[in-house]
Amino acid sequence: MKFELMSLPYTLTALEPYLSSETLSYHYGKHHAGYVNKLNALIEGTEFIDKSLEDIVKNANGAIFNNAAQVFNHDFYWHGLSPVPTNISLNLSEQLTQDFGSLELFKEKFLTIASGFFGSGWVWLIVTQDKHLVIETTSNADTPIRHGQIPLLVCDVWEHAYYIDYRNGRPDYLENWWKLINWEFVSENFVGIKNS
Ligand code: MN3
Repeated sequence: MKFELMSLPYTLTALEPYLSSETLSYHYGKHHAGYVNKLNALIEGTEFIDKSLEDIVKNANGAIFNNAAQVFNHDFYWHGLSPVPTNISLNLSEQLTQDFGSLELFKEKFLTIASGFFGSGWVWLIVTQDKHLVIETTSNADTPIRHGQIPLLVCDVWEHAYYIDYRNGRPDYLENWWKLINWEFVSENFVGIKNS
């Protein structure tokens, strides 16, 4: 199977002023596209050639895992952003309040963890096996689905996600990234989990 770079669900300028078209050109058009191209080259002639992206992420190692997981993580990241305001579902809002005290406290905790995360990686909201919501970080390409966890939301804290717009100001990136979260996507990921 040849993988294709996902289509962005908005234009390159749509996330301005919080994320510039230059950032999207590089982050989506170069970094994300690069992972897709490398993955396609690496799976040539291997057992993974006819596997789904999720199968590869769950079972491959080394460079094939790294590139497949980075494709999955970036697909998830872009789908989790929206240029227009979106609404959180009542279900998700209630669960976040139960697990973090309030939506404001959830935001505070998420951004504090993301600010303090050392190195390149990702900050996630995931659902645990006992159906609680927790914030987790993964380094480099690592991803919750590798560990049987269900992700709802992700923030990319690799420097390439923000360096053009914010230089070393990761906290400013995070505050503005928060304004772009597609709560409909996050809520859809949570549908059915509570009662499953
Ligand atoms: Mn990235």
